Amino acid sequence: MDIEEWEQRHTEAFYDAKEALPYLDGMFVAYNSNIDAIRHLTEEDLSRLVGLFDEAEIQDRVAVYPREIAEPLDFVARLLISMREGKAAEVPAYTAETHEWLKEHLGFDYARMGGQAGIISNLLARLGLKKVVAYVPWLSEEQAEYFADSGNILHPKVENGQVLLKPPGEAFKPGTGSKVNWILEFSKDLKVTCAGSTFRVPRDNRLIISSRPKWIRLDMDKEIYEQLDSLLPIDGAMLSGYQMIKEEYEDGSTYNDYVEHSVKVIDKLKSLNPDLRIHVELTSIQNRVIRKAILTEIVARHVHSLGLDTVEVANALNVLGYEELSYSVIRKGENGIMSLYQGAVQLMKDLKLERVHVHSLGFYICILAKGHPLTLKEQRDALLFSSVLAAAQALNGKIDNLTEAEAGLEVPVSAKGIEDLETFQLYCTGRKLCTPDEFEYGYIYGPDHDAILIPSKVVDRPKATVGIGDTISAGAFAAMLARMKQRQAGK
Ligand code: 8BR
Repeated sequence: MDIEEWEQRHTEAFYDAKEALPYLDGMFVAYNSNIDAIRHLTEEDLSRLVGLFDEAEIQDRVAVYPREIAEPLDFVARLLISMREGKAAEVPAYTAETHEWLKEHLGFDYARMGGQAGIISNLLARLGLKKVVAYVPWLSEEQAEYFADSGNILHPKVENGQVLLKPPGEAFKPGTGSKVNWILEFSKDLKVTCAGSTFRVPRDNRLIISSRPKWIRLDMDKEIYEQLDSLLPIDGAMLSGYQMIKEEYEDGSTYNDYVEHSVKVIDKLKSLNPDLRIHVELTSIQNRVIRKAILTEIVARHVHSLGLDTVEVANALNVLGYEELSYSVIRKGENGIMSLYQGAVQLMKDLKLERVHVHSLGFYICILAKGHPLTLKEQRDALLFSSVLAAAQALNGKIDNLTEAEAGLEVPVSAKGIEDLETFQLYCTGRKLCTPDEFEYGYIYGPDHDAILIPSKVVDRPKATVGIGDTISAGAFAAMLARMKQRQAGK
């Protein structure tokens, strides 16, 4: 594979997508957003925190190994455990008191938008889409401040029984609490003393206190559901956050209720605009019952497109009964990329999807059902556009607009990605799944599906990696829809 050619293709695809994006009328993005509060801890912070408690009590609590943060002592205990072990950990907090206590006794260095729908809304708005309709069922006043101030993000708001689209700052629900995840970072060698013993942190790491307020429901307000046409015109919907659905709720409702409501929203969106495309962005879902329900009941047959990373491909295959293939994807060995390809094809077939987009470090794979709406070159270029965005995001930790995203063009295509694809090419041509010529362009015309495989741009020392997966999926999906609209306009 010629790396120079792939650089050139990236550049052309980026500028083509830039021309196509204005053809989009709008995108709907729901459901999950939160605030990430980040604090880098110093030795002074630590001795101050420890000083707030009886050190013997801290030690006792460390021995208990709390699985949730119910009170501040649990927090200090889990922090000491994380620091001692140097392991990343995520511990849930079910009440807002933890957030208030941390704000008062520690504070954060900076805060940013978190959650897939929050990140995707801001990205699409900054790419200059005419209209991004965001919907977060728990939009608080504080949360609303984290949406991009670009003027093109609107959020439905019920006023006198009528649904209006307003900037998030005017659409929040008064009295709603905020979902704040605390990310507490600490560096190697930090000295920690508690109850007469001292240790040093073995490696850089972080503790995440993830906020899971009990009142959070992944659902849509009844009035908004009933007047969903007030969101139009929109060309597509990007839905995420289903992992927040719980098996059972205190009020007796179960995941089945929320799955049913979610499907109704999807069906209604499609009935309002039959050309509308729906994408679900997956993330890791610990609970297997929920993971399976999301895949087989929400995604299967209802949505067109699925975005996920390699670990999620393995997890999805696992609950769908393809255990061997799942392990082979995870092991990544010699056959890793082949298994990944086969796994993605299996997902497309089992879940009756039009498109499955898998992103990995150095290459992306997109499996397409026969009859998808663009040429393979156009589908490929949508992925190349997203690779430039991912590079810009990794390089600068943010993308403020399309002009800034051009910085991604300077990032080289991953040599490792090219190497992985060359391994795959041998496999494919050996099995006569494709000809070497076809593969040079990054497409495969299969018997029952088509596929795109591109090497992607990878930043050597990324400024941040948070949100890159969401950026890739959103960028490619938006570019694909934009090209569809551009074609309809006869261009
Ligand atoms: P998830 O967060 O969903 O796992 O997605 C992360 C994606 O970010 C990876 O699939 C990879 O494509 C991309 N990525 C990472 Br991680 N580091 C990157 C880097 N330094 N440059 C470009 N892309 C990167």
